[in-house]
Amino acid sequence: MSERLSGKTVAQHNSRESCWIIVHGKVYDVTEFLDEHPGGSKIILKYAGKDATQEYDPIHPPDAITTNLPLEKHLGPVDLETVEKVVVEITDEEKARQERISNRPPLDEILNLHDFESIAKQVLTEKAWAYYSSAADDEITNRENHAAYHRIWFRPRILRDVTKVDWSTQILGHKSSMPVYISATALGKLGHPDGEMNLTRAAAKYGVIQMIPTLASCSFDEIVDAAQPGQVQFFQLYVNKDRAVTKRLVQHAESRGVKGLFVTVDAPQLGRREKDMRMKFEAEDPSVVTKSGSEGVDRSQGAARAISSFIDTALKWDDLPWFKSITKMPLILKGVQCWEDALEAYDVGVAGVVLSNHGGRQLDFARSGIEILVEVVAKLKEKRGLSFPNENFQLFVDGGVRRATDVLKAIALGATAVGVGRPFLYSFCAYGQEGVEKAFQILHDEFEMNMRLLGARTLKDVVPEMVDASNVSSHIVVPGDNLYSNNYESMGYAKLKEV
Ligand code: PPY
Repeated sequence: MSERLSGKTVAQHNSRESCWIIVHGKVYDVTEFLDEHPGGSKIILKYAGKDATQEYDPIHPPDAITTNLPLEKHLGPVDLETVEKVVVEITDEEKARQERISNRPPLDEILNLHDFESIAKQVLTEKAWAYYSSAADDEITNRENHAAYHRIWFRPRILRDVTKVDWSTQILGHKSSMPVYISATALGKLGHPDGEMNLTRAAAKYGVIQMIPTLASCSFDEIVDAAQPGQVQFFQLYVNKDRAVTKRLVQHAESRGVKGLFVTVDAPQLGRREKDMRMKFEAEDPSVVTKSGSEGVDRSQGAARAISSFIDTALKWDDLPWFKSITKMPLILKGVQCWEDALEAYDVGVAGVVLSNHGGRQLDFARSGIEILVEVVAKLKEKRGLSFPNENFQLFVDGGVRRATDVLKAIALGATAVGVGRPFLYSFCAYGQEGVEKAFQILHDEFEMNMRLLGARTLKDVVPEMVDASNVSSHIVVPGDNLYSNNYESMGYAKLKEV
């Protein structure tokens, strides 16, 4: 057995010249990694010579450090008894947050998915809330995603025996208790110590399919290990410039039983999420001006942008046969935004597309998935004679979904299922696994009631004639531009003479 290093030895390496840190009882020499750390060197230097586990855990998958540092920098175990405990100063702000956590309402007072968002906003750290809730530029698309559902109205049918209603379905040939799957969202441990595993465990109980994110904070294997035998999971892929890494990830996912590969195609560069950027900036020492270019990673760009440099900006249609050659998993393109690309996807023979704008986090003024669905269904019918839902080419939609009625509108218009991201994320940030279970239960209750009120016994009865979507692509009413309006000073009115 290798000898344990003492805390005293580690503590001597506490500078930029020689920087050792302890993570999970092991010592790492990160001196040469300091300037490559996507989160910046400052945060590592804060823990130079010390135990960084508490800071490391919420953000990184457990194997991030071991896979990123060359073996010769793994210095071996430390005798933890000899390591000075890191006392994390509890700020007044943090105390107030803890108080808010204790004051959360009981779960039975949570009535809808909006409630989770409201609680999450109050109990998350500012940084986590900024990262999760942020969206691109003026966040117009982010708000439009939900608003678009308001332009679709129901045409319910009556006098059908709706004693028994069933909204279960099949997604890529796999049973799902509802036409909803958990869409990928990154960095789950920013909001709860169990991160994405909260979703896995709740999904097992409710028969819902989870899409595992490339950038989860739990490791991929932890998330797969947390699943029950037979539980279906998909994998969301950010394509790495290093195709060997991509191939390894994809084939590992397949070998672990993942049933579908959702390749993200709307993020060659991450959008500017200014809430996230501002938070990062404020957290840093304001006297340090960060610059981009020569130093590589521009650290002023927020948590997401900092870790996105691995994404392949050169990804193109011609690469798709390569994906098909390395896996038998069905391939789905996530982030298709017009009928022309949906048609091309169909022609190259992928299994489906997700009509999505990445939760409004990429191109601002991109249209909502539900609006794109309407044109995709019409054009694929016209040009390829397809009808939807279609087993051989499945259409998914995500963004802005908060109610079963939103989902049912998408189903009526031809979607196979709908992805829900932030609401499930917020439900575990607010209440852990139980929160996610409650979110599923809420959707269950909403589906039951709304299927009855629509006059639909199964999803097959939820047909295009059940909705009026004639205004879906009308953009005459745009969502309010909050940033602009808050800064704008009204001209005021003519006033009466003072009396
Ligand atoms: C997002 O934040 O929208 C993501 O998709 C996750 C992410 C996080 C960090 C880098 C790239 C993508």
